[in-house]
Amino acid sequence: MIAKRTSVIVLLFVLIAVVVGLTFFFKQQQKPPVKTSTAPRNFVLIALGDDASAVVRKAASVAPSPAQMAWQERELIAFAHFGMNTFTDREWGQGTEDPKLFNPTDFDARQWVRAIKDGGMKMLILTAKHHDGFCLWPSALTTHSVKSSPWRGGRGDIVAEVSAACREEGLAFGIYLSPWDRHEPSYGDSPRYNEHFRGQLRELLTNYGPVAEVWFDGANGEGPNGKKQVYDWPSYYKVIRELQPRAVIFGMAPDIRWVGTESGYGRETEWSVVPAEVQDSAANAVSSQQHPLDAAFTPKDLMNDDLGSRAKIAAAKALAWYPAETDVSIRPGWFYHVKEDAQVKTPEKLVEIYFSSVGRNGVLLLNIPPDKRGRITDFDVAALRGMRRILDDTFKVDFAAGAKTSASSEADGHPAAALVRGSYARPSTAENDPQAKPGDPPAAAVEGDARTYWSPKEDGGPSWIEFDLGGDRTFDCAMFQENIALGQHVDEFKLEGLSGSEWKEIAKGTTIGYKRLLRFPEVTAARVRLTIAGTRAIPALSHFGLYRMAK
Ligand code: FUL
Repeated sequence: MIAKRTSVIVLLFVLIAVVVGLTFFFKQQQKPPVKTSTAPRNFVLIALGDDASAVVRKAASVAPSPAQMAWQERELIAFAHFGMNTFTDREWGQGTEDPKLFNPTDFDARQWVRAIKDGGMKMLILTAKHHDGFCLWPSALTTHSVKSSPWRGGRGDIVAEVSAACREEGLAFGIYLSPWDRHEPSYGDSPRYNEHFRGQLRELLTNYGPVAEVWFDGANGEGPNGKKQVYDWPSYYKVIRELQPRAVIFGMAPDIRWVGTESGYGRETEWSVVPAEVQDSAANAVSSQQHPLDAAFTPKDLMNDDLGSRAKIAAAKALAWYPAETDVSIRPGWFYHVKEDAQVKTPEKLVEIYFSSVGRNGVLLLNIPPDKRGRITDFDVAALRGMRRILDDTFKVDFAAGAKTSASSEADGHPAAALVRGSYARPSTAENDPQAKPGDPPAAAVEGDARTYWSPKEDGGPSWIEFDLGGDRTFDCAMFQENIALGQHVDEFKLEGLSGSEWKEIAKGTTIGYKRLLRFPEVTAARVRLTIAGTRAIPALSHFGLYRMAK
């Protein structure tokens, strides 16, 4: 009897344990696989007592914000310079142009967007207003706009049509709004013009759906009244943060920096973490905000060859994630000029530029200026298609996909095999959400552990990974990626191939960052080895690929 009761009690306990266990298990399963956090990790203050190695550790801890990550993963984005200059055949207008000159004969925003999409680009940034002050939307704040032009009887809106076409085709949309305005009479009367400019920003950021990037150049010329305009940048950022919290701000702003040239070529050593200028008094006050640098942003020399080396960061008061955007035009000019039809860059040149921008830890912003009809010409369309075909054909076959891997060591859960899953376009984690409405909160930050990557164990010293390609393979191109959700770490790497019994150097370099692309003379090897010879913290690589350049 007692034995029977005992076994019933035991059975009951087992049952309870199973139920509790199962509930716990299912709860765990339901947990979102991605840990989220909203604290900014793209900025760190350097303390007075931090020595050189502490500064390097801090630099390695800085990571992109969700908006910066979404921007980086787009890789290739488009610019469309279109406006009064298209009709006057100039690069910079004077502000005195007659709005009647603006009259595209066959404007077709969908044609732009399709050409850009065919080129593999993920966003289109439109010059809503260039330095001449002519607005491509019917701003309520000036008559110097499409509404005074003959186009569509003054009832047209280029910004509306381009943003709608982008949404329909799944492209992100961005705006260029020149603060320098050679037409606006209040320009030079600083408080009045700042209010005017904020008002224009409000129109553009409220009426045209999600805006993923706001592009500010620093041009600051004469006012028509001879007075000098003092731009109130922090107040502009405030409007953007409030109305489009997912947008990044380029240029005269702390989110995305100009790479420093308009040639299309980034630096061989390109750090996304660079010193940030903060005023001492401001530093502590700003450190807890979502956008720590908005109040204290100070532009500095971005053309220097070295922005983020150990020597550069050693003297910094703060460090920020401030990645490079590489802007270049498909033609010599930014605006369309018929005489440049024969000077459209060739597909091969565009591919070289892609390798030297995206392949050097940057985002390529390629300008494709529509013509007087309001269409992208066949010359440009063909060049874009040609570029895309070469890139697609090159990266279609990855000779390292499925390779047998071995490594100096593997951290728990981060095996070398994670590097060769075969796909070069990783699924985006913080992709622009075309459904997002203006005012939606920023996408949640993605913790680095949610991605697959290889990391060695924390044992110091050089680390390496070896790839057994399963037989001789011939290749002339390599791609490496760091999991930048954990920061940018690698500062020296070497790629070698085993030919016979001898390891031979194929290529070497410094930074990797989001993406590093290398081209080298053809190599045939059955095994290759990547050595991380220098790093600021434990490396975390998310992709390794070997390819053969398509012709
Ligand atoms: C510069 C402008 O002055 C050029 O006209 C062009 O728009 C280029 C992209 O930015 O600052």
